[in-house]
Amino acid sequence: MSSRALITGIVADEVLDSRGNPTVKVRVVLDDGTTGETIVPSGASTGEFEAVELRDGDAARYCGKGVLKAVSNVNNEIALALRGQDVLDQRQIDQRLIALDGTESKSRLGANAILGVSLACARAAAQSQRLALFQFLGGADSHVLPVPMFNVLNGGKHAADGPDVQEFKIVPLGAPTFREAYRYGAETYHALRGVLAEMGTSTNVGDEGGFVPQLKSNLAAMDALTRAIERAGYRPGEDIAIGLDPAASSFFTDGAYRLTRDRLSLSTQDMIGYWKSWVNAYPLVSLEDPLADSDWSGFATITRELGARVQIVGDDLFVTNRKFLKRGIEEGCCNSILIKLNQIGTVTETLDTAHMAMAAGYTCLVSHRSGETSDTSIADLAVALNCGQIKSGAPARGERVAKYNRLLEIENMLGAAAVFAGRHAFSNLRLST
Ligand code: 2PG
Ligand code: MG
Repeated sequence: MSSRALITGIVADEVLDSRGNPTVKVRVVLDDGTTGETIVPSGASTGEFEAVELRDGDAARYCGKGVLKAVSNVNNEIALALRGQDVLDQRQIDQRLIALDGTESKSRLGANAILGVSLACARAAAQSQRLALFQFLGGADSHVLPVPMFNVLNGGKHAADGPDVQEFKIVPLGAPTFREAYRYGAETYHALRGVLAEMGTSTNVGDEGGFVPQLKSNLAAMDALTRAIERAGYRPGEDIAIGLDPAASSFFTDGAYRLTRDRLSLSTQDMIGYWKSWVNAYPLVSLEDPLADSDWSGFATITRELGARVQIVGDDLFVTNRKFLKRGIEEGCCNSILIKLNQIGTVTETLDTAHMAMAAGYTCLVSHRSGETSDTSIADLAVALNCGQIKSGAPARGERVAKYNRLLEIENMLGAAAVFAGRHAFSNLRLST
């Protein structure tokens, strides 16, 4: 095996994601004959300061959502700039991409073009070294299998007519292995279908594979979830806890949190009180974006008031960007961060943000996007970081289970060295059970 592997070609294409929208696929070819391929995901409830996805805006194609410009940027400018570069030096590759783009938001070449190349390079590098992606990214110590957070009820921007809360997740933190956690999750998902059917509501699914019930209130969803956990034979809180992503920016308008299902219009303080009552009543371990991404002081307050009992995760607030995370650490906002590769746009910046968070005592939750593909890179990323948490939607639908199935593979590969994060993933909390 050579200690260098040079890029000989980079080719991109326009393909579709799980929502039927165009996205960028990239293939990197090396001088030793190996290749690396990836497909970039795409969000719907995006943070204001995410790296910019370049879309063509040509209404005649894909409702303006085509990505031919991003594809052409990869095939021409980027391919030319990276030809002959050593793919084993990921940091150097990513720095070149950032410099070539020249904007803070990656809007010139497009974060979809840049991430596609960055990640395809990582995959090619791993391949050329005969390593799994998690081993290439994380080194010899990568061995922790994350607790999966299965999004079994979809609402907000991922499901028309659903609850206001975007994601209700079951968190099988009491399972002994990842494989068992997966089984707990799938069994509870099926039990939930039965519970919802008995309640007379729809069991159609949303963007991330979770059911989309038409319930009278957001709280009714929590009750359905608890019943499903019990019906599947598990103990709420001990075997399976609950996580939420309200994605509150999506229902914050004109200075108020407007919960349509509950017919409520709340101030920041009242919104915090609302979540507090849920934390008191249910085994909640994770609460992501409970407030709008402009509400920094509200985030500091909720972290102070609830952060010892439930992890407060910054997604839209931090957008996987060290600049915003640094502010959060200084101001006491959140004790956990969501990690999404395409929010920041390169592999090394993603790793840097996660490492900065963990050094500050924050937990990291590696995440998919609501628009996904069969690409499984985030499964490897979670193991590479040893961070102990991942969310990839429901334990159903191809693009969601692809990541969980990859984790089964990794668990098998690691054999006796594999450790399931379990409750340790939440060791910064005072869990009541
Ligand atoms: C989120 C994500 C993923 P989207 O808000 O956490 O679930 O949604 O990809 O639409 O931003
Ligand atoms: Mg989110």
